[in-house]
Amino acid sequence: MMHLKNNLTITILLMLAGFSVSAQTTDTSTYHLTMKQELVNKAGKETMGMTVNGGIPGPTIRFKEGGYAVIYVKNEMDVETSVHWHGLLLPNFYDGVPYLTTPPIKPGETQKYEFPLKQSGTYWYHSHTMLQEQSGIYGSIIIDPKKETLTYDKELVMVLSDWTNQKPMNVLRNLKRGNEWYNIKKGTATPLNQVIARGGLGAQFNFWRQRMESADIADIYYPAFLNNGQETQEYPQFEPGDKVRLRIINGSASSQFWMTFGGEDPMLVASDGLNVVPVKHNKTFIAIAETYDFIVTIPQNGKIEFRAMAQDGSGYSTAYLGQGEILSAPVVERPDKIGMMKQMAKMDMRMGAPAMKFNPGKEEPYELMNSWGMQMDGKKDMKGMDHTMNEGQGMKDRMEGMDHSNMDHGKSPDMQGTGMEKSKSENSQMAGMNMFSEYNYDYLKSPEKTDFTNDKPVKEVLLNLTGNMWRYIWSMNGVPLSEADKIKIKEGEVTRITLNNLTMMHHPMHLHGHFFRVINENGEYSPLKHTVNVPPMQKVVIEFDANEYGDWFFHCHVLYHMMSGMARIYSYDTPRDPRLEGYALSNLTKEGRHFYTWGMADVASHMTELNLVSTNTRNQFNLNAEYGYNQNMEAEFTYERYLYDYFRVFAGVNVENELKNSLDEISATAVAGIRFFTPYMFNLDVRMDDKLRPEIRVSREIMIFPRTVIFGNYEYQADFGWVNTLREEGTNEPINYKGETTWSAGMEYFLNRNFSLMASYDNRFGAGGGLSIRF
Ligand SMILES: [Cu+2]
Repeated sequence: MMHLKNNLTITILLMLAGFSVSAQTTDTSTYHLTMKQELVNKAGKETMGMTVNGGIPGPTIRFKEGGYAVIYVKNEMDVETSVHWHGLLLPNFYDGVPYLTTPPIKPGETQKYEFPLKQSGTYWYHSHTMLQEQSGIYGSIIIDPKKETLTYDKELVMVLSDWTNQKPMNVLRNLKRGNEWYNIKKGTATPLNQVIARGGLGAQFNFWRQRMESADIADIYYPAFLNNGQETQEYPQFEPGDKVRLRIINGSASSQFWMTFGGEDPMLVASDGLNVVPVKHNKTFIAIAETYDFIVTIPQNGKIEFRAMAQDGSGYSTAYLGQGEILSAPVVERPDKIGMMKQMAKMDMRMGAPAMKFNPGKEEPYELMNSWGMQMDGKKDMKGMDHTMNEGQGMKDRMEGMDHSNMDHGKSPDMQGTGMEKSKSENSQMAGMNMFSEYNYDYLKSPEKTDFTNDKPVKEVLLNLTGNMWRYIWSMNGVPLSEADKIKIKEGEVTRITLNNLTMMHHPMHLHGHFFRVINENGEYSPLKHTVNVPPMQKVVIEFDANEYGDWFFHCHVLYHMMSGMARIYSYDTPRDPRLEGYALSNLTKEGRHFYTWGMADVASHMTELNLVSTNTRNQFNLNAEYGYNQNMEAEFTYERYLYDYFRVFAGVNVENELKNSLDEISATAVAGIRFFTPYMFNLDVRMDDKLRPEIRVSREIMIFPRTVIFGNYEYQADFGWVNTLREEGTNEPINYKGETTWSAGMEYFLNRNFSLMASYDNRFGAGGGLSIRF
């Protein structure tokens, strides 16, 4: 009996291990990946991470072009997971986006992925569930070509990533609440004293007028940047003269890097898995999710430093290749945010396009493009768009489309061939281009022509990349994923997408299941990629052959942007895979309904205050209670609805003491009104209560020194005696008008992410100081 049971167990184990599964071909490679939650130490502190086969990053999985991949993914965590095979062309069902193409892997379950390998090169895999990639679920994929055309002796895979000791969900919550702490910690905040010292006050006012604080580059503070899981790596196994192929993958959640190499300039040989015309290229930008292959020759006299510096200059990782004295990599300068602000303020552009439209059902991409971003001569702009707006155009327009590719990257395509005269707006355009020219992809050239046959119909899609830094909502065309429709595409068509970035941040955009051409100066030899970075206020045109079926995800690979709505689904409109029954798509698109909650408490010598906020894309609940030790108090609960980014309507109840310095008479009134975030960044609140007393409130805060914020609040309530008979205080004479002013002002000094020192004066509570606690 015992014997039989053991045999059975062994058989099952063998089956699970993939041994007895009917071998597809001799070229089948089988891998087992196991996800676990484990304590790891990546940045000087033990924190809970998510590992693949015990490591961060997970193992390299290696295949052969033309072979067959079988991968078993086992979830030993207490949350569901998924794996996306980034850059691989595979059947839709195995793409690994939970609820869209593939069922999620529930705790304790094992999922089998299998697909033929149609390509070769450097790719990677990562979890596509929530923020799990930030916690460690990523690793590399290498597919060896049938015939290698590159010459090298050895190779090394390097997975770059970022690490936080915070729970990723708390990072996102912190971003949603607009906590300045990350910028303070990174030294990328731009307090007013520094702006003034640099002569940037005019630029600052220009930014404020457009409801922008500064030119934000990256949002999150990371205590460590990693190369294969460590801040510093040594690879002494390489010997002088070795030609080493470096396969570099940016597996970060939200960090883009400048890569530099010591010694001779390296040879860039591949991008996003595909070979490019080899070019010597040292300082290279790697966006999130991109991969680059370089061949370096180990020098006779030392070891090469490879350095990946975070774009905002807040840190870097280093690897040394070879032995001996260090050949240091060039150090990229930290970006000068105030300098950028000054330069940007000179350009003719409109910032602050809404991230959530008043009517999300009606997308108006062309209106958005024309009224926001780099401003051009409106009429000519429209004319320029005409020929690209129509779908399914023939050869003539294809040729015109190609024209676009002869320009410098970063120039807007519609500027080309419209015969725009030199004008102020053009000059400012030029300035804008130069500023971001170092992010263009002109050094990437495909070894083969990549353009499509002329008889293919072309579908034009314009996607403006939109975002709101204050509420941390990211979207396309002002519509976050939760409010968006699928974008329908047709097999046999070329889909040409203009990505127009209307935000101050870079967005690395990734399309699942396809390679697209990134139109650059190489025209018909424009490179093919799966991920393209779109710099701030710039346009990038990509196009792909729609040759698949099913639904495919398209999103910003900044994980926190994706989670905040910057994603879309491209749909061939084919029937949903029946294996997805019971896994509703709404589980993926519900990001906009998730409520983020935070609070703040002030404990001071003159008063205590409590503030609670719970918010999702459109709805917000606020609770505010202030109590002064001189027996004055006010408490208010409101529900508000965002009509668009800057405008909301609200209703609620307000409770306060009626008599000064006495809690004997406390009255509750119902209130309703509007709240508006104004140009120059004032919070405006205009309301009416149930006694028909109108009231206006204005508040503002400014960071004046590093870590130091000043704030002010002014309220005026008018009472015309429409409901209650008014009497003069003291004399009790009837009067017909009474006004009441409330104001406060103060200062806050950030100690760390959760604590600040504060001091304030309030005309009800008096002066005092204490501690602010964020939770
Ligand atoms: Cu983004």
